[in-house]
Amino acid sequence: GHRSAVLWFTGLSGSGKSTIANEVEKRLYETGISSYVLDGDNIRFGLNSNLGFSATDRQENIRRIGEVAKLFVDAGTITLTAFISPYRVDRDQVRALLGPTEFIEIFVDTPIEVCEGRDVKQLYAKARRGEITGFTGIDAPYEAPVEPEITIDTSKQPLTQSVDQIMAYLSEQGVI
Ligand code: GGZ
Repeated sequence: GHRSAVLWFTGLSGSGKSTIANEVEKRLYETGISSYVLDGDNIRFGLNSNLGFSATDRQENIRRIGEVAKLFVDAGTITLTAFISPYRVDRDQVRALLGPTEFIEIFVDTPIEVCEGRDVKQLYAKARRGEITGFTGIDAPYEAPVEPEITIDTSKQPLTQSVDQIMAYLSEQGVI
């Protein structure tokens, strides 16, 4: 058996949140546990399609994702969320909504130089040229977690090791 929880990934664009979340989902599935990943593809294009990247829109984005995650957890599903979630107060609000053992904050602490070097979508380049304004880490803030349950630096370890690290934590905490 397992207990439901939210694995709340936070970190810069290009830090590896979605990649790790999807790989953890895969690993859980192989263990016989179904889980669900909430990310930009299924949230920002659907439920939150009316929200942009202003501070207030990001705040509302995270608030709604927290509420949706709570519904999934109430339904018994291990839920993984992969959003920048740049504001500490917004993440702490979700933590309070879910309760201390159900909210697992995973700080994907990849240095901005590495994120920017990857620049899969060329968004950092656009932000540097001023073609996008309010880009997290360039001209919009990212507030790092103070006491995350898990910290991962994808520039220091391969993907499988990050997944192992998270699976070990879930096992230690009796989630799986
Ligand atoms: C940051 C932006 C922005 C701005 C578009 N700032 O690499 P990506 O493309 O796929 O990840 C980023 C994603 C961030 O959406 P989130 O819902 O995770 O953000 S938040 O939690 O802050 O609400 C990036 C893209 O959207 N993107 N404009 N200005 N990222």
